[in-house]
Amino acid sequence: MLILHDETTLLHDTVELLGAKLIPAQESPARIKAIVDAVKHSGNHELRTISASEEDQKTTIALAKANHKPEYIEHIQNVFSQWLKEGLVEAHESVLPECFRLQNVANAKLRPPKDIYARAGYYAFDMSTGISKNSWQSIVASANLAVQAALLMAEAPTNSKNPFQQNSPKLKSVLALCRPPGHHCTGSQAGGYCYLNNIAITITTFRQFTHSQRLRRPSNPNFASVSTLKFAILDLDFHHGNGTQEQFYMDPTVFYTSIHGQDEFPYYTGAASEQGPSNSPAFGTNLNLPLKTGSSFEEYLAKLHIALSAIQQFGADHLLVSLGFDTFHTDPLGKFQIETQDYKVMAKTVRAMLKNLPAVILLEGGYVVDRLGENLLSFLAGWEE
Ligand code: Q9C
Ligand code: ZN
Repeated sequence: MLILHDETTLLHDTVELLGAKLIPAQESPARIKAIVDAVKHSGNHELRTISASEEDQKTTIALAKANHKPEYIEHIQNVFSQWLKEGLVEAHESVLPECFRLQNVANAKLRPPKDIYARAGYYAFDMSTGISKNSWQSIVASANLAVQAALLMAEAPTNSKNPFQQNSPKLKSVLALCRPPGHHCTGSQAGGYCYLNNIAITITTFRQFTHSQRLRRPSNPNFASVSTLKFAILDLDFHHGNGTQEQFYMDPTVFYTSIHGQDEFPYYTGAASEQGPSNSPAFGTNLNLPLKTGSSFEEYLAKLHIALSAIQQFGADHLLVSLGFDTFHTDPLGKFQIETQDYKVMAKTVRAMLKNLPAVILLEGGYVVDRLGENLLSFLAGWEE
């Protein structure tokens, strides 16, 4: 497997409120270090360490604006330095919200508050999403990994400035070691360790790329097919990807399916009844498969078969996988009974049922740091590429 990594993703280092305690965030730089070490030691995979150029960063931010409000992006980018300048935070500390956005207030205009503390709560929905001095750099590097993964898969033209794209044969799958993850944040609120939706940015990249290809090369033989690209998102993180669901809920060209802990974080979404807007072409393009606390891998596999059959029926051009290892039996934030060898079966099952579907796999959660490496290697062994 081709694995994309960027060391800048290691800079983001923050705190979270868990229960009554303010603790170092469980979504830590050590997670990626552990995975990179394991991949290097295995010798079985091509680890490609990249670094986003200034132009890449600009492109990534422009692409992110298709999925997030510009004022939200600007907030995430600038809030730490604003708090630092005002003496509200020290260089080693993090911005954390203390008062959240009110919902459904009769006759009240929903607008960013003037108060600098309150603004942090306007653009977040929980306290697991702190912003440290270098968070923004990691957030952009993480999203850029998703962008680069899409560009690689979209088979860029040989005159591309991107050296990885030159004369490369069409890839079948790529894994991006995104950090921070992306599937929980909404268009204007960070949450669940997520700031930019990396999956949504991947899809925007595919669409933009094929669109600009079409403009540049109207004789492109794929003209007809590229103009109607369909995407399937398989969310394997323990938690429901509320942000991803929301981004594509109205979109009939994107199928979202998720297997996740029932009644778990993010608590308000993930029910099987969320199937897409009724009486619209997008109805039926959202499939939630919640599983009870303590579910076994057999129960998980049954849901996975349902998810994969639905993807087969939908008939996507590209598969996007939100890959989380918080389904592991000892994960502090997960409650399934899944073990290391099960990830191999999980990946094998996906591949067996979606044979030739090109895939972009993005890392989401997984918090048992010293088992992350072997769990990922097990998954990749099952994926066989
Ligand atoms: N009482 C991801 O796995 N805190 N995010 C949960 C439980 C947030 C998980 C609190 C968990 C976020 C990407
Ligand atoms: Zn998760």
